[in-house]
Amino acid sequence: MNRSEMMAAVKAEMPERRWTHTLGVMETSIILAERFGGDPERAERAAILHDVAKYWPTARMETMIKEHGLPEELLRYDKELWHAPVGAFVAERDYGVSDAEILDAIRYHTSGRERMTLMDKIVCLADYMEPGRDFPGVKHIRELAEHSLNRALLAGFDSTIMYLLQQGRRIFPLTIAARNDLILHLQ
Ligand code: DGI
Ligand code: FE
Ligand code: FE
Ligand code: FE
Repeated sequence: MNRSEMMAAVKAEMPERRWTHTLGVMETSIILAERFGGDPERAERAAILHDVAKYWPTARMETMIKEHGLPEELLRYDKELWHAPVGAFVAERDYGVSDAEILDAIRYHTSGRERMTLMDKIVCLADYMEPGRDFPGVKHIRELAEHSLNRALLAGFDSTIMYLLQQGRRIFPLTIAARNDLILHLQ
């Protein structure tokens, strides 16, 4: 599927405001890829698709996780996490994406993971700091992102983890692993 067909199909899967967010993640992924030596075209491709499953009914995502061998551990954590691995599956099956790095960037854009690739980091950080985002700390994340992909992403995970702690919610282990690993590799 070419870029504009993909954009039209993804747009049809979501409300207007989420499509605006997606456009912001696309634009920010390109900027971050250019800044940090990534591949802007492939990062943008991942950004187009990253939230493709965001508005799927929970039951549909749950069925897909069970039927297609996606990690069932996810079902014991926040539903907000599910659209990422489901999105990667849909990107491959329905959008014909075969680039493993693009699929991983979609798969891990919410949770993060240990040893994130450059593309994982770009898409995850773009998701945190695209121009439409407004949450406490987003300005600091954008400032850090002027110079350090790792420090900015770490600040993003910190803010998510603090938010989940405040809410008394469970934290998916990959998010903890992603944060620990970023700290270990801060130069
Ligand atoms: O899909 P978006 O809204 O653009 O952003 P996202 O895919 O990063 O989803 C973020 C939401 O996921 C945010 O509201 C926090 C929630 N969430 C719930 N449990 C976890 C989690 N996020 C992470 N990173 N780790 C969790 O364990
Ligand atoms: Fe998302
Ligand atoms: Fe995110
Ligand atoms: Fe998003």
